[in-house]
Amino acid sequence: MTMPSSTSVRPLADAPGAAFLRSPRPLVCGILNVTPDSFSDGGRFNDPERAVAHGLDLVEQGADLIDIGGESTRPGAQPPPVDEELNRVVPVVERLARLTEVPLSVDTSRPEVMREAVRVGAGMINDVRALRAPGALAAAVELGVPVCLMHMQGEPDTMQRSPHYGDVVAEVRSFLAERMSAAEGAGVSRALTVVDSGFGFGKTLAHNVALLAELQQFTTLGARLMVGVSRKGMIGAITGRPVEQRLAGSISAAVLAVQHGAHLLRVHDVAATRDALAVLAAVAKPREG
Ligand code: 9MG
Repeated sequence: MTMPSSTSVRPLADAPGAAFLRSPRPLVCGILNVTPDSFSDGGRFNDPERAVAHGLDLVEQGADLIDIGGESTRPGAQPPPVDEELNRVVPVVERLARLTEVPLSVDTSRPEVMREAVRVGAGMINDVRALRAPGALAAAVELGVPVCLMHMQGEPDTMQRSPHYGDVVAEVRSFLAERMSAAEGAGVSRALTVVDSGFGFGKTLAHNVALLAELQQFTTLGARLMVGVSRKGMIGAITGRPVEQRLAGSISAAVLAVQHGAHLLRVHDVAATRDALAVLAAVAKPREG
């Protein structure tokens, strides 16, 4: 039997701050939304104490990384004022950084939030706007932490009105290549770059399915590949399930993503995802006899 090669990944060039990205196994990034209105857990963790407790629970479940965000990017959402985003995110990053060694990522597009979050302990930036906001590229260069560049067509408030592509895979890939060049040209080390095709961000179900089926095409960009499909609308559309019943669909898509080359999975259900990846790794391991 041919073993899927994507469950063990090539080491990245040495880069300070990127040690966790060099893991030979796929990494599980737990989602911590500190927003009143995210699509799955909106409002559950916008009290800092509850957010920190949930972050520690994600650590207990086996998270390799925790992504903390104060802007809901669900379809139709408007960005909060910058002060509000800072107030939501910074205290949670600061407290969690004191309580766990697990790397923390800040999910933001704003340079002010990137700087403050890294100052208090974040070790990665996850930007759904791929450093296109004014000042974001300069902040990423200055901070020198790994950065996830994600594809999104439009902005969250309108992105699902009429997403349109000629060839979704080719267009998303060329956008990510362009953002990688922009980041590298500005001074972000390629070894610190992660890319993400942005499932559900300005995409129909057919676009999302095409991206998942052709995910290998993103592995040749020369960066780690992140995938976020957990509990998303595409899982609901495929399974016919409401958001609170999408675990099995999310796990199936996560395993497929790893088989197709994903290195980082951004998920709500860390323990279940770790179990699924353990089964995949056991099968992928060379066996005797
Ligand atoms: C913040 N956020 C919500 N969904 C996401 C996804 O699929 N990828 C990344 N990188 N960030 C996301």
